[in-house]
Amino acid sequence: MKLVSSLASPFARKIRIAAIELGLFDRIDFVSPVKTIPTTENEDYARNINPLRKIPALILDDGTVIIDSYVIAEYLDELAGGKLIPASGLTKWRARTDHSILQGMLDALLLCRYEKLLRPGQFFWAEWADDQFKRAWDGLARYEAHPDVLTRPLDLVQISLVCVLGYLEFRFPDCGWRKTFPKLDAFHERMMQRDSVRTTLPPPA
Ligand SMILES: N[C@@H](CCC(=O)N[C@@H](CS)C(=O)NCC(=O)O)C(=O)O
Repeated sequence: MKLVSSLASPFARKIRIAAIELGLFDRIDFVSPVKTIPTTENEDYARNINPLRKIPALILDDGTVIIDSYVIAEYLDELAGGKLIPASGLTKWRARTDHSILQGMLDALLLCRYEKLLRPGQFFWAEWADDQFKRAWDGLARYEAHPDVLTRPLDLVQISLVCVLGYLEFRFPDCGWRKTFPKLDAFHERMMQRDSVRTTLPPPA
């Protein structure tokens, strides 16, 4: 199978970490990045892989395309016998909810970055960008206040959280999250002891 991704994408990093932890990394061919940037046309990718023009996308050997990092992670987890996502019951729905929040935090950070990076300066809407950033920040406060999520055995929620923190380090290095959220800082340091987390850090900005 092939993963269309980029080294800078926090969503793709989640899949790379999960694949390593699940022992599936060698079964995946990591395909060189396609340009998926808002306002940049990419007809081939839109027509053949994802009309939303987002990465990552997993392409199975029979051509089946699996879209969205959560769905890809769920597919890989099932392939490996279900190690990172609880199979049923309330723990499953709590994990899915946490994952939706973390996914939304990454979406908000990306929107914030696109606003700063791509929108022509005269149209820049500071309140909107700040509001997106605040959503992610309030999400961090939620996990700082729920240390049970940070200390349980490794799961996809923790992998997603470390990808949010890594993205903050990468794109918002001066935001001060480590000082404001010391439990998350300690969690990040613990997670960095894993090869899967250390070896998938984004390249220097
Ligand atoms: N919900 C998607 C989000 C993926 C996503 O936003 N990827 C970014 C790269 S990090 C992207 O492709 N952005 C291009 C765009 O929005 O046009 C997932 O979890 O896979």
